[in-house]
Amino acid sequence: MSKAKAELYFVTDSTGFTQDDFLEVVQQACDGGVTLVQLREKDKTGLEYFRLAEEVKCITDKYGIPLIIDDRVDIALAVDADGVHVGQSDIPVYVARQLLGESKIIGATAKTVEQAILAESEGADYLGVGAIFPTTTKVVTHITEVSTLNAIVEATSIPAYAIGGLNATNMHVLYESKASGMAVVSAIMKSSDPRATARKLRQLVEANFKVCKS
Ligand code: TZP
Ligand code: MG
Repeated sequence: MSKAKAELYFVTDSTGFTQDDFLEVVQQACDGGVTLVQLREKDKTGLEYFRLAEEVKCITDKYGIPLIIDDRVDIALAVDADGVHVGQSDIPVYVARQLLGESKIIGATAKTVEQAILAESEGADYLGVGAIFPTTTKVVTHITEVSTLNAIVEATSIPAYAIGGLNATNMHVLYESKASGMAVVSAIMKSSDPRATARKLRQLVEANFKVCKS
């Protein structure tokens, strides 16, 4: 397998932000060097989600960074996002694939080897694996050991991104893992300097992850 660059995947959470402040964080994160952005909204109406996705797409397009929409294939299609991320309670990966076609990115949450193999067989392009650490972000999840992450990487041929409670202080637990990158919400959303934090995390990810698939 060829050597690939590790990804720094920024998953957003607009809770508690004004729209302007939220978009400023997204802009700074992109400027700091995140390599993927996922717009993740749990409480917005379809209209609110769509309008926000349009705004975020303007930013990610400016930086040439792929935009993934969490849960909602319709919103992803409506704003011509680069793809969608589906969890175990969302529509199945194979249905998302039917709706989005071959050219879009489909990510899937996997907490077990079985879920990961199924997601890949149904057409997922990448896996989100976690929570590696306890998280304060609104999510129904449980801890996934780094050993499970490694087993998932061994059992599949698509990239796996670790997620859950990760930040500059604890991300070293992934340095010997086989993850293709790291996904963060609060490390950037709650940073007092999102640009600098994104820059630092990107440097650490690129310098320390031993990626062999992308
Ligand atoms: N899936 C597993 S943990 C998580 C998701 C969406 C939230 C991660 O957020 P944070 O703030 O980086 O812990
Ligand atoms: Mg979901």
